[in-house]
Amino acid sequence: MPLVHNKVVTIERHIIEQERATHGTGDFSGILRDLSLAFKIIYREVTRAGLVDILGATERQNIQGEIVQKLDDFANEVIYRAMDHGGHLCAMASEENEHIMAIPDHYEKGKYVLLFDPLDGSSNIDVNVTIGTIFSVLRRVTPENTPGTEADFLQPGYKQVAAGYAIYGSSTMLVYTAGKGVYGFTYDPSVGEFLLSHDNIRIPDHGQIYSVNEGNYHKWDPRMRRYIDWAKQDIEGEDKKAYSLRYIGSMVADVHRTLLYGGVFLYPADVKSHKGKLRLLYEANPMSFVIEQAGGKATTGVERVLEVQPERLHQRTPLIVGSPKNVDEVLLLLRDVE
Ligand code: P6P
Repeated sequence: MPLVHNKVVTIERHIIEQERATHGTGDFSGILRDLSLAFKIIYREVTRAGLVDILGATERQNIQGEIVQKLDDFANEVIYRAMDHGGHLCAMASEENEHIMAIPDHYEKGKYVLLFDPLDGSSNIDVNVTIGTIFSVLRRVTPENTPGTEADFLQPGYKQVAAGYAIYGSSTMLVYTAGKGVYGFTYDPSVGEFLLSHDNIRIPDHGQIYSVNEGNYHKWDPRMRRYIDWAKQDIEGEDKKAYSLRYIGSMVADVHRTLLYGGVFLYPADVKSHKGKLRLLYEANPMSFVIEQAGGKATTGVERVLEVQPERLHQRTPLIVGSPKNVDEVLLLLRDVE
């Protein structure tokens, strides 16, 4: 996939061009513009986290029972404040909040809802490992001009109108899809803009990398263990080389590498976490939408992730996502019971 060098295209201009091409209402460009402002503010804090008293944890636990990092809290607040007054949303939902977040009464209620994981991988913050923000946009299903309800969020992933992530790494990028391909923008702090750097990203058809926390190996279903054993083997007769294991422990980083280099990222269910660890609505669904739009596949191991009918805001799902041929290799071994 060619990097873009000759044009200087900001994300705002890109979205407007996309909206024109799809006769969009301009709502989505407003949402992404406001989101990109939030990402710039989070970027600033993430890059100087070691210098100000924003490292470390709060005394609070979130709905997941995880200790809330100070930067988690900050990112959560920044996104809510950036998005609550634009008139595009009727409610929001965050990994950090047990219930949906209402739009203040004095602001107009819009046609969409926003779901987000404000700082995914936040346990890595204090050791300077890449982290990210994940977002998903759905069109509301409840009557217009009323406050959003949980029903607006409990929609299968194929209903998403847009999704993507910000990744705060060696450079900061914003990667999104609105259902017409996947586009990557690299943040240039000297001009304060996200500039188009990865035009129409396509995932490689196959890759040599598998990405999973092998520390859970003995808790997996035997068929998942069989896939992992197979992935690590050189098999002469099948012209198969051993795959490499790459695991950062930050979903945005692991999936972003999978998107660009190919391969497969897995967070399977296990005997302790029967539905796996990752959350369906604001982790698996948005990342699956991006990967599918780039030509990849995303499955729970049983069904297409984007077809799962959600029942609860914070429900979890097993996730196998990546290059189509790599995901098919996993599914073959999961289904092939000897
Ligand atoms: P484990 C981070 O906490 C996260 O939610 C994802 O970003 C990441 O993929 C996963 O958990 C890592 O979990 O159990 O391997 O540490």
